[in-house]
Amino acid sequence: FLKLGLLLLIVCTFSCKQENKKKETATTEVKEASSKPNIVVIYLDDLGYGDISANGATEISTPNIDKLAHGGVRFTNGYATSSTCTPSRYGILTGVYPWRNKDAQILPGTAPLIISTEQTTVPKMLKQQGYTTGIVGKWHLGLGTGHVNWNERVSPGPNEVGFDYSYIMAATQDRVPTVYIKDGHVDGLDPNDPIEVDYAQNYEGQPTGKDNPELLKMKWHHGHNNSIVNGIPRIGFMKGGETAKWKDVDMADHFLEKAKDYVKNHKKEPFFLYYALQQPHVPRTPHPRFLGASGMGPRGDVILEADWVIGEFIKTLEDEKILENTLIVFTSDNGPVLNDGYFDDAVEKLGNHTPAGGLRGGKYSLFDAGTHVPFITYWKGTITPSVSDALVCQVDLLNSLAKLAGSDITTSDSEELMDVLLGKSKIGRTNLVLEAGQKTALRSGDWILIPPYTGNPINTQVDIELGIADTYQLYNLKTDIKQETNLAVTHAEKLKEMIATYEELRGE
Ligand code: NG6
Ligand code: CA
Repeated sequence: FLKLGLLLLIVCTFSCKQENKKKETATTEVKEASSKPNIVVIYLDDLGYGDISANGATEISTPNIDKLAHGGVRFTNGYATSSTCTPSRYGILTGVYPWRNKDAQILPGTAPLIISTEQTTVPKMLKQQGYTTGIVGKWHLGLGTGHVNWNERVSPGPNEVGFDYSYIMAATQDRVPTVYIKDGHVDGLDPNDPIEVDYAQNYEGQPTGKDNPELLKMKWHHGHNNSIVNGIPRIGFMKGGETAKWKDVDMADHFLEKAKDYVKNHKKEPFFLYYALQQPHVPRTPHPRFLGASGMGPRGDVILEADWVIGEFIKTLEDEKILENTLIVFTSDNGPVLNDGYFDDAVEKLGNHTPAGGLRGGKYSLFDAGTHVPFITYWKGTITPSVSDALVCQVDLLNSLAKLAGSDITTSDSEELMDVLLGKSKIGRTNLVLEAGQKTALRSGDWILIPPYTGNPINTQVDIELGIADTYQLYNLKTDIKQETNLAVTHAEKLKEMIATYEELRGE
């Protein structure tokens, strides 16, 4: 197998070289190569289906995201692969269901890379098709192979799994190290002030959220009581690296600048940009320009901030005259959560806003709101605006973008749905396996099957129903979007059919 692969690679590299030679002389072919569309994935963190006005929110207005929704395809049945971050990011980048990889679970900032450097990824596939590839924003897929020395080049990481350029935060905004990493190097690090990171124990003499509440600008509710950075207590302990530490309130602007620069620097080549915003994940730290803007507290404010950022980013594509040659996919890594570990008024000031848009559950949940997220495709001049009820999932980007870019690379979990993503077809997936904390459920047509699981049915800290019960749950989303009526007993035939499909897909 390996030998065959190597042979193919050699043949491929050789023929690509030949191709390039031909292109140097034939201008028409050069034009063809550069007319490949740019591809941008705008990935939000914990944004719920109902958090954007395009999906019906009335208490918050997201005009820039709405512009994408109303000018593109707005999917009403778009899914992340998981109800948490790491697994969803694994799914969207590799085209493989995250439940196949036991390491695809919320990772600490010191975790090793969970994507194999041998594995197919969206950026790798696109690179082979002549794309230049970049990531700006949240990574959270692990770095290195075990013990990371943050004072040397950190690898393997995004650059080793397909990204030519990377400007990332390692894990989450609430986890150390609270620094940006550019192509493997901590940005702005003073070599005389090395960084140390540990998730097990604190460094002598360093204050913590637990022991030094007097130093806190934001109070922790659960977890989040280790090292303090910018007055915010984090998960994990960190020492040193003062000059490299990010300023939370500037993070959105900072990533935006990097994303804009990326576009400007690569506008002449076909590029793939994976732009992974940090909002509205905790800690919610709107820039002062947005403080109080939503009347809903910081969670609402950072959604408005994200919407503004997206508007600025699109303006850049427009100014650089490449908006009509760029496919944008907008979605979120998992569903919404209010109190995710800090006291930040998300619950208190929610008012009538419904982050999940009426779906049951939320982040961490096997109920629908965990994975059923905003999903929009936009390509000015190519996509005719529409609303699509087709079932689509982020794991499908691999095969679909391969089709668009002319690659024959596929993975078996991914489905080629390019026509659906472009609004030309309304026939999406039939079946989709969804995941929450390595437990899985099946969506098949309008139906959802959740197998019996043991465990607490509610995460009381975040106040979210997890979808866990000791019997089978069967819901019909068409008639019961809130998943209130379990039809497992009354619809025995359907249940049997769903169990059979589920077991087949899970390989059980
Ligand atoms: C949880 C954190 C939560 C958030 C989540 C990851 C605690 C108590 N809770 O463990 O605050 O960081 O991990 O979110 O530590 S995700 O969107 O990146 O998956
Ligand atoms: Ca998330």
